Amino acid sequence: MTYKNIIVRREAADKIAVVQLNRPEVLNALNLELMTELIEALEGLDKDAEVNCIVLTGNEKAFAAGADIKEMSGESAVGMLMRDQFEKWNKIRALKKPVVAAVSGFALGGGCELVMLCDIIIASETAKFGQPEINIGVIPGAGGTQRLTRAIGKVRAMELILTGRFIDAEEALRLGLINRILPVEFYLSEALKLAKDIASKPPVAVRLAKESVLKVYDGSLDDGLDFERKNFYLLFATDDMREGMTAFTEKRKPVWTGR
Ligand code: DAK
Repeated sequence: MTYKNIIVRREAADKIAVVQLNRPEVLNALNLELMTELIEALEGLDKDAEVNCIVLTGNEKAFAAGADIKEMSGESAVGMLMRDQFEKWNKIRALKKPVVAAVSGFALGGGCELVMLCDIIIASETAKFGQPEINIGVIPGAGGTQRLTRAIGKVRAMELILTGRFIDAEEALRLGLINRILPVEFYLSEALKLAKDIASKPPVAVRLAKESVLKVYDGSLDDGLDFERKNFYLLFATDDMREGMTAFTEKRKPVWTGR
């Protein structure tokens, strides 16, 4: 499948896929067509038994500088409501397989929100994050107020959302928004390495671990602990759990079957 605004590449031997946002002339601004392609590609990879982990990236200059302002600027409130463009983002949230973001350059507005929808975030030292919507008269609308606040805490999120200030990779790391920073030459290869590592783990356990971690965002702690414990018990029905524990006892490398 070829797309106009994204590039999808598989590394079959390692069971990973790379999705690259590809509108470099506008810093990967997220227009409707790109979002439609992105969600279609991600949902396809999520269902693909030959893919265990996905890497989402942009280019060195920009992960994405936000929703496409030119496309949005003529919209009315009713138009936005009826088009409900960002409702689709929930489909990214529903992905079962882990998504590693490899971020360089700008990750702003909807771009930052897209990054925060990913499960692990690797940044280059040039990465810049921010929710500058306030500067164009709106607010974050694709989860930024919720996810940024959960990631870095109320007062810090409040400052960034109310001022629109960009933060660099160092500050993002200090605030707990991202996992780590690498030189520009290495951020993508680090993300691929991490994705390959995750892809080599028992797939059912990976899926249920991701679901359990995400549950922290969806409900109360009690709900989250119940959910996690039940998923833990459920894993005792898998061959991979049996294999993993047996291999540990036998001091050998486990062989995963995904069952
Ligand atoms: N949209 C459209 N075009 C963009 C763009 C964007 N977000 N960002 C950059 N571009 C385009 C520029 O217009 C320029 O195009 P040409 O003039 O060459 O045709 C090209 O990309 C290069 O950009 P610059 O010339 O501006 O490059 P600089 O290096 O000087 O500046 C910059 C880079 C990232 C600081 C600057 O481009 C900038 O401030 N960009 C806008 C950042 C921003 O405000 N992002 C937030 C957008 S609002 C919703 C949910 C979510 C959202 C909305 C609704 N609902 C649920 C309803 C999300 C909203 C947003 O993300």
